[in-house]
Amino acid sequence: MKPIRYLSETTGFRIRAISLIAFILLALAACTVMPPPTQAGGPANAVTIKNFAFTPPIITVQAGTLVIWSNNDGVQHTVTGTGAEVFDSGHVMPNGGFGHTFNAVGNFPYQCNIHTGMHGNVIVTP
Ligand SMILES: [Cu+2]
Repeated sequence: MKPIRYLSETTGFRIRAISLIAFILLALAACTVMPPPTQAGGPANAVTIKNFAFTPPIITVQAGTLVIWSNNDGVQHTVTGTGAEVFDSGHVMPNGGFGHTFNAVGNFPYQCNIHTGMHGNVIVTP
């Protein structure tokens, strides 16, 4: 009888030990801070100017949104509306930026006045 009792106590100890380890692992997992999901291409209101291109070339925002262009090229560019919305950054220096708030709903093309092959489009939704 004594050996059986000994085995029983050993098994009970193992189960308690495994439960404790499992509890600690779960607690650690719960405490792990997950990084927030990141959007590819940065914030939804940001346009990057790089390699003589606006990226993304088409951006869709809600009315009232400030759209921000950042010039990551080594040369100057402009952000100049060519449609109904009148906006013009003037010359944006390398590492400089420009912002414009779009309040009207519509489709607003723009270009770089220095390199007129550079085109972009801002679509503004209600
Ligand atoms: Cu340009």
